[in-house]
Amino acid sequence: MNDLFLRACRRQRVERTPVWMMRQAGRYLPEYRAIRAKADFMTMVKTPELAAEVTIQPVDIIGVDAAIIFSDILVVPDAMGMPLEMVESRGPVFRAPIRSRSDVDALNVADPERALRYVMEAIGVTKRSLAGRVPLIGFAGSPWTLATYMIEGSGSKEFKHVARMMLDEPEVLDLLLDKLATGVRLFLEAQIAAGADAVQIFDTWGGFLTPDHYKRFSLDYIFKIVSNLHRDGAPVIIFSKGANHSLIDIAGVGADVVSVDWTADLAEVRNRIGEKVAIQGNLNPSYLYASPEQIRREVRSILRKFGNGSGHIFNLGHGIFPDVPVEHARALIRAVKEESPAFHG
Ligand code: 1CP
Repeated sequence: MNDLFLRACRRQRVERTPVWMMRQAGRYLPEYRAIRAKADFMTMVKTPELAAEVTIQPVDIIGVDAAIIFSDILVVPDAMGMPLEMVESRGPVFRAPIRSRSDVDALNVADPERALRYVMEAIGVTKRSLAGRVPLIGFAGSPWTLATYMIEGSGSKEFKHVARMMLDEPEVLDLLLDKLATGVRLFLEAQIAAGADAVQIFDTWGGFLTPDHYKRFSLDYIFKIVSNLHRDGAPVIIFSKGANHSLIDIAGVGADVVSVDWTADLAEVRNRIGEKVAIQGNLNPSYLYASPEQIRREVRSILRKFGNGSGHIFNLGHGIFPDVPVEHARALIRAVKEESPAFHG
């Protein structure tokens, strides 16, 4: 029973620093590609046995200290009435994006126990196969990050439609964010009830916003989720990429862990919020293209930055890229396992 990850989330004593990687179940693993060659993405997500299999792959193959359920943040809008298509080489697409108040009104707040039953079933199957080897993380997108995809209709660089709505019709955006906050909270609660040992909120696009708009349109809705969440003891992790300008506010919403990207200095982050929350991060995912020797140096440097004692979960500052050599991912995990006991004397 490896509960290092959960103990670190709670800032309890650990013998070494736990480590997992965002997007760890994915294309950099040949074993993932073998399954993906036979089934499309949504079929994998909606088939509990397949989802469980790829969820556990990084535990078996590279030795991470936590599993994260194989799914996607965009299953929530799908369940609210916007069919999600994963288009090869383009990514997620919604054919009928949200552009007006009537579009928002037409969305249902999904009943996750019904509309997202397949996620809870995948969690059940995964928990049974893991049999306590490592904890399982459930997750959801933040309302803001989900809204960017729902309004743009796909991934975006310019955020043209969402910027227009935010500034010209903020009341419409607020209605959407409010519906999403309720749906996301219910979904996280359902995942915890199904066996998720911790949950992470992915706010990938929080860093698009100015600090003021970040608080107003992203963090306030994350607060709404976290402050009302029946978490049954499960730690809550917030990852707002590019929002290091608001660390103190993020640490104040009531989550247990704040996940930071590589632009933050972990010593500084610990100084500012380490008394309040555990800290997750923060290797630049591009550094995994370098040699295992250099990866180990970077691991040491991050461990030194955080310093002695508990409250650190080693992770990347964002998801692993699909063409990183598996040997390098393994080198990262090995380096954290070998170098970190010195920091927990
Ligand atoms: O073809 C394929 O195999 C699909 C690629 C893929 C995968 C493997 C997508 C499409 N989603 C996923 C799985 C996924 N997505 C997980 C699985 C668990 C794990 O981490 O191992 C998780 C946690 C996510 C979360 C997710 N999806 C985020 C937040 C995290 C992040 O990386 O920022 C976001 C923004 C998405 C949207 C999404 N889904 C898929 C793609 C390619 C994208 C990004 C689209 C874009 O903005 O261009």
